[in-house]
Amino acid sequence: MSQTSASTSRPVKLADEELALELSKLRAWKVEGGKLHREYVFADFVAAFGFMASAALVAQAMDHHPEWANVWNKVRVDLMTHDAAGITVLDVKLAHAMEELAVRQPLK
Ligand code: H2B
Repeated sequence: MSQTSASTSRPVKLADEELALELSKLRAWKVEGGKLHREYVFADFVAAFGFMASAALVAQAMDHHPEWANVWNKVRVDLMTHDAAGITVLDVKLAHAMEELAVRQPLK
């Protein structure tokens, strides 16, 4: 998990084999449209928004921000690193952080 480019220290796009390995540890996630994707279904809007509020703080601390959409109890998440034009270790880290935060909210 040290995939950074030497010149900028920004993460680089994961190789296919690396991505496959990381996906095997993120069971509910898949690659969709070149982005790490998951849809969460919570008990209700308050749980969904509570998840988003807590995840937003983690994302800001990482300076790495999700593409996401909320409809009542559902949150669709797409993670990619725009600077690297693909999925990097930052997306994997944010996905794992989201997994930890999601289980603190009532799930449907
Ligand atoms: N978030 C995501 N998902 N990808 C990025 O490349 C990215 C980001 N870049 N958040 C960050 C902000 C960059 O624009 C700032 C300047 O650090």
